[in-house]
Amino acid sequence: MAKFIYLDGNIVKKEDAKISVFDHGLLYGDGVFEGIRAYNGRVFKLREHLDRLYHSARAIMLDIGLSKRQMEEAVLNTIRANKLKDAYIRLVVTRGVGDLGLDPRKCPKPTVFVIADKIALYPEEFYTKGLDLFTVSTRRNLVNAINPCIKSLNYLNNILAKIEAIRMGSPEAIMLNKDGYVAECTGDNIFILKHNTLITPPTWAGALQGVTREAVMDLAKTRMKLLVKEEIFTVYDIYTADECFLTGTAAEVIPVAKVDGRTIGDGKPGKITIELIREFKDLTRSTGVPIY
Ligand code: PXG
Repeated sequence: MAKFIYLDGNIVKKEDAKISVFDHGLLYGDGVFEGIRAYNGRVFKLREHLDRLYHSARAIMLDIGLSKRQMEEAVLNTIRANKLKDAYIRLVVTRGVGDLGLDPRKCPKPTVFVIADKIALYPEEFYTKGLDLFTVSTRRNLVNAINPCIKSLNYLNNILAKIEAIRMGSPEAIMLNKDGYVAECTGDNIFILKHNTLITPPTWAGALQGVTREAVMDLAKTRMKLLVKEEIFTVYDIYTADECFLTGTAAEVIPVAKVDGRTIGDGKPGKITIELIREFKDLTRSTGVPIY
């Protein structure tokens, strides 16, 4: 359990890490966040996560009030305070305390907190057998409503899809955009492999620019000499793909065995997927910002 939390410039005991009921992060989901991981004393892709956080904040006109350098220190100090080497880090910036109206101008100071905790890993069988997924009816947010590129505190769209998945006995859900093209999952990006080409939906189709997604695209190009494309596709393309997998900070690279009752490939984790899992693991263990 996390014992110490970074809250607005101070490291405080978990019991003392309290937020006002007038915080607009709570009242309206007005804020942004990141989920980051540390492996063996190093924070994986910390700068990439911070870049995305600051882009999300810029998109919602939220001035974080800290430089990236200061934010990096806040993250590292929180992990140090909890004496962790492997960790799941949640970094949250809300609009801050305001009145009961929507007006963000009434919130003079953002709330910033960092939680560093032990990671809850997914069951091993997800990786050895592959996931059995379904396409759900909840569509991913419109890019011109709440752009999924913004990692905002408004996760109800994803939670509604997750509820559908859970009701069908699955840990993840495939979400389509309003036009019926595959967008992403509730907390993971999606990839298919067809004729040795790796394909993932472009961010404009309703996908978060996942840090794991970027790392996997890079590994596929540079280490495995695969062709990588950001292209829209339909569920038909998943059903008929050679391989399918998801990527995310918590999941890393996770194979998909079945979608909507259709077996993907031969129903076992694919050869390329297995190789990417290994390459990605190597990357997490050999790079990152040192904590100590
Ligand atoms: N899409 C969405 C909608 C996400 O929330 C990803 C893709 C993957 O991005 P990264 O940068 O992690 O490769 C995410 C991020 C969880 C959890 O507890 C996962 C995310 C966010 C919040 C919680 O599994 N995934």
